[in-house]
Amino acid sequence: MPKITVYGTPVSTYVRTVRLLLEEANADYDLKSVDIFNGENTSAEYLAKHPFGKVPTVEVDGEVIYESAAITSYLDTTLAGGKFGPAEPLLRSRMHQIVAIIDNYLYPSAILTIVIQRLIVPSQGGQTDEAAVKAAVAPTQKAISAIETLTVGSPYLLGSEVSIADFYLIPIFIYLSKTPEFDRIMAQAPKLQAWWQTVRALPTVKKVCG
Ligand SMILES: N[C@@H](CCC(=O)N[C@@H](CS)C(=O)NCC(=O)O)C(=O)O
Repeated sequence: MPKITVYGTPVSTYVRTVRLLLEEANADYDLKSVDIFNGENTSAEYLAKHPFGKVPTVEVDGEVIYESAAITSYLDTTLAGGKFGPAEPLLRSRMHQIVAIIDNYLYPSAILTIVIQRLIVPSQGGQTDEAAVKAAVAPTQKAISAIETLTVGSPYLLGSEVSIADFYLIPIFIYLSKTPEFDRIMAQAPKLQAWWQTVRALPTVKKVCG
């Protein structure tokens, strides 16, 4: 078994993406906290592993890998025989499309704006920027609607097997579902509504995101 260390803040969505894969693969790994809320991710020691100062970074037998797409692809191949990515080419491209939509369009509006403004800012004594939240609803709906179009949604995003696409979307839904905007954002996404009811009950989701 390789020696695996995940560096990151446990509440980070991307850290949770990588951990969901590791847990579903039944892999042994250590989680070493790098706290993005106190700037630990910008320490010289951490920047030596990840020059952009984001979490997660993973070390596998001394090899450092950063960027969640690279990490999940490597761990899927080496630990799980590729079972978290469909072999069929079109379905595989759907998985990459969903991941790219999450990285480029969903995460910025859903997490960096709605979730941070609704959940993090008030928890730190600040006031939600209502205008920013309002402006972020349409782009979030657009990203959700694009994923709704691409998903099979029964029971997982790409069909009968859980995949890296699920590991990316679950941690975002964990937070987005706690905001008052969630029902409106999800109103036109029946496949994702059903998917969410299934995946939120997975034991690995409870363990990593509970
Ligand atoms: N492209 C990166 C994104 C990772 C990312 O944005 N992580 C967030 C936490 S969920 C982070 O490190 N934020 C700290 C910061 O931006 O300073 C990946 O795929 O791993």
